Amino acid sequence: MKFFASLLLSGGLLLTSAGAFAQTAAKTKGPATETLQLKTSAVCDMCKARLEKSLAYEKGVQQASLDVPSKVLTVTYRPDKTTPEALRSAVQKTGYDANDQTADARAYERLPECCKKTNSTH
Ligand SMILES: [Cu+2]
Repeated sequence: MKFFASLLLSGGLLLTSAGAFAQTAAKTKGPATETLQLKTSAVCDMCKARLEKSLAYEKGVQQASLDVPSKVLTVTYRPDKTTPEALRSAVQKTGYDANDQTADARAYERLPECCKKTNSTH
């Protein structure tokens, strides 16, 4: 009988933790997010760090990650907080081209020599 009771108890605990898990999963999913991919003029890991940091400070951005070989920046964002246009402009203001849009000239000038697009990927 004691055994049976403890079996019931652990079964109850299991159910409770399963319920808590489902709740956490729903929570981390959060509000709807969208993903935007931008082709940039980044050339190296410094560019990657610079762009990812810059985007991380943008309103509504949840995650930004640059793939150096393909120069593609993938941004996960909240469409209720920002727009693809704002994100593209953030990339330009960091000194990089975003898709067919040219980098902000002043920001580009401030980039270290090795990060300018005249340099090939290294
Ligand atoms: Cu660079």
